Amino acid sequence: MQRTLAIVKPDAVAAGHTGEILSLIEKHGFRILGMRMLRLRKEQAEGFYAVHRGKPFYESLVAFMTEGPVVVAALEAEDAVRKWRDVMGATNPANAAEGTIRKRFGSSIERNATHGSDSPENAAIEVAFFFSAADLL
Ligand code: FUP
Repeated sequence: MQRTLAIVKPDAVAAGHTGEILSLIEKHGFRILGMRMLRLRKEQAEGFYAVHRGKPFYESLVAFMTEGPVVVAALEAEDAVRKWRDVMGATNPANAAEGTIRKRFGSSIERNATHGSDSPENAAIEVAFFFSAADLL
């Protein structure tokens, strides 16, 4: 079994897509180990996306991720990292496959509805960013 971190981003929460995205998570067989809604503080968003610091889109990405509430969820499944990225689709909704979350709910490469960890190693770091071990059921 593998874990991954999912985030329903501010655009998708504001548009009322949280329930449908959580429903897709369950339909695809992920177990939700922990979940909460929060509004990221600037320092949290900067820390979460620290790998992108200095890139041209970084400041705008941090502003977007702090503009409203997000829902963070720790998911478990076999091959969870790859599987969740498949359900989300490509980073840029314009390139995402039909039926994927980013194709359906994303509106630009920045406002792309959801986040998913890109490796099991980063998943462990990202899950720990939002949840302590005791939070995960
Ligand atoms: P992903 O792993 O699919 O979330 O994509 P990346 O780690 O490459 O990028 C993280 C986030 O940065 C994306 F979800 C959206 C944002 N981004 C931009 O806004 N512009 C870009 O050119 C690339 C990424």
